[in-house]
Amino acid sequence: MAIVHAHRGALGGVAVAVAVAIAAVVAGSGLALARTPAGTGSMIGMPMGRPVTTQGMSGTVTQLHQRVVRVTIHNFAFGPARLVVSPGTRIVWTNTDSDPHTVDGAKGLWSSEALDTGNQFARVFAKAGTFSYYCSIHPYMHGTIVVKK
Ligand SMILES: [Cu+2]
Repeated sequence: MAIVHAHRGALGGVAVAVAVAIAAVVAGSGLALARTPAGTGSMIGMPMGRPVTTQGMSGTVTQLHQRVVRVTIHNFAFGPARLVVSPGTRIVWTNTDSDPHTVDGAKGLWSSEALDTGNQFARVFAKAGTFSYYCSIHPYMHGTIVVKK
């Protein structure tokens, strides 16, 4: 099943924080490109007790030994854009934009249907390797899943 309904994950909270930060920077300049933070949900869905989570300077997020790791699609970008996980991790992408997006693996490795607002796509990454993906509707949207043994 490609699309399931579930609550927003932890990365939704990160996206909100980023949106708030951007809004603060551009406030008063008339360049309020970020969507209103209030419209992106709250921190209620924040899961607790994730054993290994680090965020590097480059924006790479490492989440080893997790069953499920979430990627949020927000403001026409995958967040985190580069994610390092262990083999067997289920990655769940959630579209929080009002525009539809897809999650398609490079070289046709996999593809999703168009995800409407709040819809999800999930894939288990069983093997080690570097898997880049993109949105077929907006091909400039790129992400990478690194599966590390
Ligand atoms: Cu898109």
